[in-house]
Amino acid sequence: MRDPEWWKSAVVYQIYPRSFADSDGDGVGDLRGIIDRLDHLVALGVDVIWLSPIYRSPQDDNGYDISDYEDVDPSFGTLEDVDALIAAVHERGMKLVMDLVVNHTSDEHAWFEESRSGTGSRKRDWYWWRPPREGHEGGTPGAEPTNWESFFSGSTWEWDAATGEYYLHLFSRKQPDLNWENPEVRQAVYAMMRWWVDRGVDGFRMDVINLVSKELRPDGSLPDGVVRSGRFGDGSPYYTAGPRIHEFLAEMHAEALADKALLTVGEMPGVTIEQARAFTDPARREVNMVFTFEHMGLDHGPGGKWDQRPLRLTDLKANLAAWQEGLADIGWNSLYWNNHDQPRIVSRFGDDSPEHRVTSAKTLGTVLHMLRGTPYVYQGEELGMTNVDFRRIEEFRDVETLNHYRHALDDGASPEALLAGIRPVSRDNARTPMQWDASANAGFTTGEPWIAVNPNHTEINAEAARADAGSVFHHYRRLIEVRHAHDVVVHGDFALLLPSDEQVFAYTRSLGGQTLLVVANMSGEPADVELEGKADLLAGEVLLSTHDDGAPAEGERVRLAPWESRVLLRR
Ligand code: TEU
Repeated sequence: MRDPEWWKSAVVYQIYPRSFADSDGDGVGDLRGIIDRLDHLVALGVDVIWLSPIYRSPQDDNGYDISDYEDVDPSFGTLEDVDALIAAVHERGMKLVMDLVVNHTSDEHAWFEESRSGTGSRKRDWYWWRPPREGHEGGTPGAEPTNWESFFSGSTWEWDAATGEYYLHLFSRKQPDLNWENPEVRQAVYAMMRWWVDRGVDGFRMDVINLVSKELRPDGSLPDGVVRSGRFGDGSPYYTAGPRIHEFLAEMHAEALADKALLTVGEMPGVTIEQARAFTDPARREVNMVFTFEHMGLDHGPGGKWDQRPLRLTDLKANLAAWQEGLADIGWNSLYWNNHDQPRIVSRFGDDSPEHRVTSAKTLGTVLHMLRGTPYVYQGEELGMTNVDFRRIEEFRDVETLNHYRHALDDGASPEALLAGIRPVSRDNARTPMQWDASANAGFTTGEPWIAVNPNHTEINAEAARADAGSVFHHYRRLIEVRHAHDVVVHGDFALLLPSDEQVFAYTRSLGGQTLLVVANMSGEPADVELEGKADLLAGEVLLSTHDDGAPAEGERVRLAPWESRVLLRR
């Protein structure tokens, strides 16, 4: 029986199948393409692959809208291809984690088609159907059962004239929410999870799993949210970590996960440290870790994600330290800078200019991977891939981005201003094809890619990075080696240094008699660092650094070059 906590010393690599590798020239990545490129992951040294959804789907939200959980979308391949991938991953000593998207299905899923077939349908209560607001005519503005705003702009309710009721969708209208109050729904989900576990998968990344329990009034209605601006209210207090969320997650664990030593990570918008302690407490048997969004909101202005503001390093350090300390005695952290929903970190928190792209990408990797928790590497992060500079709205593909653009335009915003807000933060920045080499379409496809390749692939690509010992790729490979070689990186106690310094990020990890020091200059200017009482740590063994020619430390002081970082060990 494998160690039930194997994932504490593991590093996970996220693959976004549409954009990873296309084996049949249709311009969309697929499973055979992933199999062809597994040796890239072996060379990087990762332990686990998290596969974003490959299930049958109309692809309204690129697979996060599933129409059949037990089948593969033809654009990605077949069930046989999945079995071949699982075998190929296991043969290479890695594990495979699937994406579990069960807060909602596609509106083309058989369950929903039956549910919308009539108010008397046996599956009507598998989703959230409600009549129009009293005194309002269905389908007219204001008639929605609640005033909640969708994550993807507009109302969370879609009018169904055929049955005279609205259905709830927190995301796109083609993603109706499942009603987890109904035990039949939950049992159907658990059966599907067991089906995949029996097929050999090693765990689940659970999509917006803290949204499945909604807060109902005694009469079964759902409350309006507070209106801060515009037409809609904030419904999040009524569906985020709802009243039965722990009951549901414990039941899911008992029914589908218990005693199988699987990796489970819950994606949880709005989750707090206090809640995460409960969700990841091993004694409660719910999930191993959660994805928090707090650090991903530190550069959001009053206007939200589309209103990007400069990041303050002290805010970032304070937040990461709070999560390190908050889950030090119970639970476990996940660690990530990137995923398929976030812009590229080197362009966001680093510096993607030719002068600093490589060093800042390395240093961002260093400060994240030496923290306590399980690191996640998003495809292309190990190459230092950057945001893309799409000029026209027609170049974007993401439903969240396009909905925002359309709705804001309707509300009177100018296209130029909208595009200026969209470019640095759109999810499409993470979804341009993986850059394998400098050839046409970056070696991603021989066909027409579903989304444009970043033109900087001629310089930034896996072939060039693998051949260059000083590349971001080899730095990430060494970060993973250091984690695999040193228990202090996995289990060491965390302590933040220099909390109020806006230029330097420094902290220690301690285990037994060993102390690891991480010291990083997070700016494009040289930094003079003074670490009182830490001369012995500054003189420690260099496990990893970005600059072979770094200035020697002088007692408690050291000068770091722009974006320079060092990992030092005192045994
Ligand atoms: O994302 C949930 C989520 O919170 C994101 O929508 C996030 O708010 C937004 O992208 C930030 O810009 C998950 C999946 O990761 C995402 O890809 C899906 O679109 C979404 O759920 C619905 O399944």
